[in-house]
Amino acid sequence: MILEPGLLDRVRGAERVCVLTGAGVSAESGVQTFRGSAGTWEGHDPMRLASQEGFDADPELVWRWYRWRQERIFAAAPNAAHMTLADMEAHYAGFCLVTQNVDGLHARAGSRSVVELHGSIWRLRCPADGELVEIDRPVDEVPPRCRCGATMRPDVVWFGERMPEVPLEAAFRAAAECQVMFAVGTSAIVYPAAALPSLAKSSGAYVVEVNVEPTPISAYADAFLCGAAGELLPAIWSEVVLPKAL
Ligand code: BJW
Repeated sequence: MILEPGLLDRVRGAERVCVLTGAGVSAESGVQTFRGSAGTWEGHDPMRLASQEGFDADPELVWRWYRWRQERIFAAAPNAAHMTLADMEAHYAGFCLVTQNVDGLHARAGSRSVVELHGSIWRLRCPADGELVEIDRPVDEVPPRCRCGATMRPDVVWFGERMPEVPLEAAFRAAAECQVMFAVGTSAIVYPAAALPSLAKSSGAYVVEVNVEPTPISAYADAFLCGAAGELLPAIWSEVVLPKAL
């Protein structure tokens, strides 16, 4: 693997690292991405599946999609990219892993502190009384009901919805303060998450993108590493830590 000059020094020398992940980091675990020809939205209107309006119009359709995803994720295991990011956490004094993913695979790989910007597919929320219910397997009933009788929704962030304040602030702070920012497996078109790498760049960070294809980040990234996250992240990380182990 040929790396940009300076990349290893920047990654080795950093004290504060921020990582933004998207659906591509879970692709090698068999969890579908959203966009592109192999994406879960191919042939579907995202607003019917991932907005409050879509849910109000047809909660059963939305829940069938979420249960299908829960089943895929339940059967999946973290891949080498998730594992490498969990290893990286222990290495840095300041490490912030921000994910747009709702699948929980970072935690299952051993990452202890994960900022989940778009919520979790493993939590349900009652729109009537606000009750939150954690689950560890796909829902039995579609649509699931709260004890109060109302239809529960997945506790995720849909289009047009505000991100929860605490994770959003943590993500923006980490992006503004990091010395190296990794953007891994995201198409970088959904805001506000897509603004994090450019914020890091404008605050002086070295930006490394890992993706199988270029995205809007590629235009300003200091290093664009084209390939699968599950192959590239372990390869870079072994280069970073190897000299220290010798
Ligand atoms: C690999 C790989 C491998 C594959 N290795 N790589 C500013 C400008 C323009 C628009 C807006 C703006 N601000 C807000 C908006 C509107 C909207 C938005 O951004 N729209 C854009 C689409 C234009 N944003 C919102 O509505 C957000 N809310 C908001 O801003 O509220 C403001 C507000 C304020 C006050 C009051 C009220 C509101 C909310 C966005 C919520 C997004 N939700 C979803 C679904 C819900 C969760 C779920 O069920 O999972 O989140 S949409 C979907 O997209 C999901 C993802 O997290 C998100 C990002 O997708 P991601 O992860 O990048 O996946 P893909 O599929 O797009 O890309 C995969 C990538 O992986 C590709 O690049 C592949 O090449 C790559 N890849 N294999 C490495 N092996």
